Formats: sequence, structure tokens, C-alpha cells
Amino acid sequence: MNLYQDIHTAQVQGKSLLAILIDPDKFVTEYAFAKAYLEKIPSQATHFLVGGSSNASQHIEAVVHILKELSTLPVMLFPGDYTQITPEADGILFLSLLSGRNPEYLIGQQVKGASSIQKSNLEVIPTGYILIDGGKKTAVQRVSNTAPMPQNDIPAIVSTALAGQYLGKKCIYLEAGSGAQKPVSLAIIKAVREAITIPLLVGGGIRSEQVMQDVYDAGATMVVIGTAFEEDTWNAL
Ligand code: 1GP
Repeated sequence: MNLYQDIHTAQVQGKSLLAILIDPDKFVTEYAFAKAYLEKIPSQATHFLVGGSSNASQHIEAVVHILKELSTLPVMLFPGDYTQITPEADGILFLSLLSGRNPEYLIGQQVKGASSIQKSNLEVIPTGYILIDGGKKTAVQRVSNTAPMPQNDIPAIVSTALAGQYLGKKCIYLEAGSGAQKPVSLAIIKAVREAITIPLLVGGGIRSEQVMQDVYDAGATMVVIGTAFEEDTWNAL
């Protein structure tokens, strides 16, 4: 398995990837629950992301374990902090919160997690993480104590994404926040897509097939969806 290679190939070939975000705090590691959860996920899903902004979860390892047992999709960690790193997964989005100026989420957590990553077989995918205003205060904003970037400041968002690429990040993730009222705008996605050459991930507030397709058409290689499946509101609007 080469996770990054697959993401990059999807970008080059214009294929669309769909990552289902599992928040361990909202996932019960019982066979019946997990099986029912997996049954409602669209067949075009290609990856699982596992992680959350709250560090209260003690059972990430069990979540990854049951996903691996019930599905063949690759599992990537999407850690809210370094305690969420577990060697059971296939890879990790090694995030740096580039939209904020809190050193703890730019480099502090990464230093704390580095040695446990070294001891694992996790594939590390360096990812520039950009929090964009999704219309309500989200967990990322609260936990990281950083402000999201306003949606209308497209030049600043583009510059941040470009800086991430020049720093050597292998992906850029545009994040409106879990449960966002409004997803990242198509204009932002298009502008970032035109500026960078690395794969673009987009998530936060995407709740329907139509919006997902628009986000792909604007230039996302991978769309990340969590809340709509947690709350059974996919395509409900
Ligand atoms: C959050 O981008 C992800 O980190 C997914 O957001 O839960 O709103 O789908 P939703």
C-alpha cells in the first residue's frame, strides 16, 4: 500500500477520492454498530480518516481495529493531538495548522508525536491544514485557539496553501470545520487548485452528493465527510 502515491495518481488522472471521517468519540466499537455504520456509507468511499478534536477518546486503536476487520479501505489517522497516534492504522495525515499562529499546532504536537510515529509502520503524509470560516465556531478553532481564515480573503488563503507547498507539504487540506454551516466556497477551491500542484483535500459541512460533486469539479482530489453520516443526514436537504 502506498497511500500518497494513490492520492497523487488520483489527482493526475482526475479521479475523485472520498474519505469518511470517523470521530472516535461518536463511534461505538461494537460489531453491530460498526457494521450498520459501514452499510450507510456510499460505495464510492475510498478511505477512512480517524480522529477528532477532543482528546477524550481512549479507544482510537479499537476503532481502527474494527474498521480494518470489517473493511478493506485504507485507514489514515487525522489526529487532533499526538495522543491519537496509533500504529494500527495504515498512515497519518501529519497536519500542520498553517492558517493559525499557534506554535503548538504548527510544530509542538508534531514534535510530541514524532517518536511514536518512528516506531510504527505508519505512512506519513505531510499535510498543510488550513482552517476556513464555516459560519460557526468549530472544534478545531476552539481546541487550537486560532481564528479561521475569512472566506472572502482568497488571496491570503492561496498564499497560505502555496507556502505549505513550498515548505514541502505533500497535500493541502481546506477545512471548514466539522459540522460547518457553509463548506469551503468553490471559488476558494478553484483558486487554490490553480495555484498549487499537490493534491487538494476539502472537508467540513459537505452534506450532499451535489455539493460533493461541485467540490470535486472545483478541483478537490479528496473530499472528507463525517457529520452527514454520523447524523444520517446525507442527501437529506
Ligand atoms: C472535519 O472536514 C471534516 O474535519 C469533515 O467535516 O463532519 O462537517 O463532514 P464534516
